[in-house]
Amino acid sequence: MCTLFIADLHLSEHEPAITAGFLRFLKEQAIHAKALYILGDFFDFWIGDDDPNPLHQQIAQALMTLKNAGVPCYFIHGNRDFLIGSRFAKESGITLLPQEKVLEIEKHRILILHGDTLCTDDEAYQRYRKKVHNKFIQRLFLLLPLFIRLRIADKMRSRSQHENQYKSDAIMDVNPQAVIDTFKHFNTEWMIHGHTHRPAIHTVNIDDKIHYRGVLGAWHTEGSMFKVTAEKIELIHFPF
Ligand code: OKV
Ligand code: MN
Repeated sequence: MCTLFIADLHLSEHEPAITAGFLRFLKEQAIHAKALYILGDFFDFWIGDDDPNPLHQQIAQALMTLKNAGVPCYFIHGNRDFLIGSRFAKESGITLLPQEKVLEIEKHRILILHGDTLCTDDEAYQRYRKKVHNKFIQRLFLLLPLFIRLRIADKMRSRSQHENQYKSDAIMDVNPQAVIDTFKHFNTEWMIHGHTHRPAIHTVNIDDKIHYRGVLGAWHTEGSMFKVTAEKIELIHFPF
């Protein structure tokens, strides 16, 4: 039996091929797994569980079907869908996890996280993150009528696109010291995350011990997953 990890699908009604690819992944791969972990940026944007977007209902139904077939799905928020809440969790049958979680799968100890907290060189982003993760600010935002939230989200997204044009590749990647600090804090041999869209398995040497940092790819033109079994941990890419 295997456990599967995915992230950064950025599902939206503008990318029907990715939605179709994900539904196919559920039917052909996830259905055979022990569990599915989604490590954030599953949706491209999220302004509240009360958004009547039919895509959300379609995906919730598909995840519920997976659960009813005996495969639990666990979810860590990303920087885009951090407002996914208990209503969507209930409708989809997913279990929301904290932003960092240590799993023990067979003999592996694996830290899972979205990955944005490792990108500490992007100071502007970390300042922004602190604001929008404030529970009080989130509560106020969610009290606004949906059409106002949509307008705010549109503004914030177009502003962010402009700003990111000027950020270097290095700033957008993880900070090596943040990776070391995180390994030390959670004391795991492995971590798996997404966010940077740079799929790879990196080795990190800390006090003469090798650690592994698995990075999931975004689902642009193909799917990306980590597959964990008793024997091995693999990064797999597959066509939609
Ligand atoms: C998600 C990102 C937009 C990055 C706004 C409080 C505030 C939540 C929100 C609105 C925007 C998420 C929820 C979105 C991620 C962007 C732009 C950049 C870098 C507030 C709580 F501030 F208005 F009070 N938002 N949306 N960005 O459109 O999904 O991650 S979003
Ligand atoms: Mn992300």
